[in-house]
Amino acid sequence: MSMNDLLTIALSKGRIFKETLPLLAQAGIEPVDDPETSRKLILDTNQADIKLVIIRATDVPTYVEYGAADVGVAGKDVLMEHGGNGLYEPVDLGIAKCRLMVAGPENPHNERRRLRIATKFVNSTRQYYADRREQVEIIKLYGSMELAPLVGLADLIVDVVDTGNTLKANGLVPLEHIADISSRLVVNKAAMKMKHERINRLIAQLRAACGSQ
Ligand code: PRT
Ligand code: MG
Repeated sequence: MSMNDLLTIALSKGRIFKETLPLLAQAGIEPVDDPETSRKLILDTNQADIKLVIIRATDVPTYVEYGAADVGVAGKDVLMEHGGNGLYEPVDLGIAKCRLMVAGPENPHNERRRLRIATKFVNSTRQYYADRREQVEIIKLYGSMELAPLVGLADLIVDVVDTGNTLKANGLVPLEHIADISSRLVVNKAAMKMKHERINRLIAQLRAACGSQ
C-alpha cells in the first residue's frame, strides 16, 4: 500500500472523539483501540487504509493544514481562532454544539478605563470587539477562564458555553452571544486533490451519517 492510499484522520480525545465515533461507524470506520484507555497516538481501524491520530483539539487545524493528517474534526471555535483559509471545511457534522459567549458577573463593576477580557480565544475576541469599535484589553489564558473575574484578573471572559452550569457554579452569567459552534470536518487542500476519490467518499458518508444531506 502506498502513502497515497492511506487516509489519516485527526481527532481529539473527549467529546469530539465520542461524538465523531458513531458517525465514523456509519461510514464503516471503527477504531481498534479506545484512545481513552490506550496510550497510542496512532490508532488502527477496521479498515487497513485508515488510521486515526489522537491530538489536542487546538492542534487539529495545524496537523491538517500541513498535511500531517489528511482530514480532521475540529470545533468551529478552534477553526475561527486558527484563522486563514488553509483548509477545506466541507461538512458541518452538527456535533459538540455550544456557543461562544462573553460572560461575567451579573453586575460587572469596572473602574478601569478599558474592559479586561480573559480568554483562550484571543483572535476571535479581538475581532469581536474590533467589529463593535470597543477598545478592550485581552488577557490570554489556557483554561479555567471562569476563575479570572472571581479573583479580579479580568472583568469578563470569552469562552464556549454549553449548559451554562460551569458559569452558574462560579456566579457568572452569559452576557453576549458571539457565535454558534459545532464541529466540522476539515480537509487538507493537497490531499483533497491527491486522494479525491477516497476523501469524497468519506465526505458523502459523513454527510449522510449526520443527516446534513
Ligand atoms: O480540554 P482540552 O484543553 O484538551 O482542549 P479543549 O477544551 O479545546 O477540548 P474539548 O475536548 O474540551 O473540547 C473540544 C470542542 O468541543 C471545543 O473546541 C468546542 O467546539 C466543543 N465544545 C462543546 C465544548 C463544549 N461544548 C463545552 N461545554 N468545549 C468546551 N466546553 C467547556 C466549557 O467551556 C465549560 O468550561 O466545558 C465546560 C462545561 O460547559 P457547560 O456550559 O456545560 O457547563
Ligand atoms: Mg476542555
